[in-house]
Amino acid sequence: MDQIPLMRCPKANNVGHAAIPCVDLSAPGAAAAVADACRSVGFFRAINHGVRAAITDALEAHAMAFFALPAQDKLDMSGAARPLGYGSKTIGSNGDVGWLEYLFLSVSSNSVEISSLPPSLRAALEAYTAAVRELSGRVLELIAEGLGVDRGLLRGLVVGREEGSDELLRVNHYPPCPLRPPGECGVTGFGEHTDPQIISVLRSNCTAGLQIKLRDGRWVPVSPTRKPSSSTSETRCRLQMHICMQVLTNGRLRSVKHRVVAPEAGAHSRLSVIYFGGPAPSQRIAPLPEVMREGEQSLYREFTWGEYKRAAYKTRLADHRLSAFELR
Ligand code: GA4
Repeated sequence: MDQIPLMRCPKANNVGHAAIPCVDLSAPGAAAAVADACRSVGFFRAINHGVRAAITDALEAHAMAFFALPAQDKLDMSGAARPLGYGSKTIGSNGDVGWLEYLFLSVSSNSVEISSLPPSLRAALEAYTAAVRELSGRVLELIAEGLGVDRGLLRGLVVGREEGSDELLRVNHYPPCPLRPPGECGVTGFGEHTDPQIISVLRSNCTAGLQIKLRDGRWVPVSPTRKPSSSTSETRCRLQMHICMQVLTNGRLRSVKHRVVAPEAGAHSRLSVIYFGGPAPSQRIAPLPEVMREGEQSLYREFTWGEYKRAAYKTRLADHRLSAFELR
């Protein structure tokens, strides 16, 4: 516990709900709304996203059953996270720690890589990945449309490539933390960071804990949404998207900083599942000519996704990972 930094909670200006856009993905104005949300916050809740509740419920139930197993069984089934596998309290390999345990998997090739997971969990992960991959593709099309570029341009970087894209799935379990820090502090579940991929789709079990940093510097909690009384074809919880296309859009869409505070003693465990959609390792990353104005200078030097990822894995969570690639 001594190694897990106590996290300072945001002050009283609890504007979370108002500040975080909610986009109806089935509405006629969805492309403009998604692009607006990406420009202003870099994060939005999505409704009418088409991921069925049965799929998310099954994954949640099987993941909870997995995390309830003895630690040694979890390690035997998935191997210790290096970085993929089962991890507990350590994040990455550069000293970051948090009050959580997790499964971190590569899901690029249509099947979940870790073959010794319980078959029911594996099937639930595969079904969820297929649904969220499809959703990510649709959202990337909407963003492209909202940016006024070819509809398939962004989708093609992540979904349905011949040379495999780099898709990851992370299932994070935050049990209630027995430590009660003084004042308005919580315990760090997952420390402040930005996601490096192109798109992240997050689903949580309707528990609090996630916070995002607005452009004006305020940290705001992403309040959990209530479950509707009747179960519909949608997930009961809304899905949330992080959009990380800073370089492709030459700074127009910026990755949002976010972090998770662990649940307090007596509260429910938080379970979140994050799909990270990244391009193929050889994909060249540079501002898309289609988004640049005439005479606009690139803010970044060109790199490949593989190069960036190798550099990212040498950093700490809170580091500004793009600085090595910035031109000014
Ligand atoms: C942050 C975003 C994603 O959770 C992640 C993380 C990754 C990991 O957990 O292995 C990293 C972190 C993340 C960036 C810096 C390195 C690598 C932990 C860490 C300290 C899965 C990702 O892609 O980058």
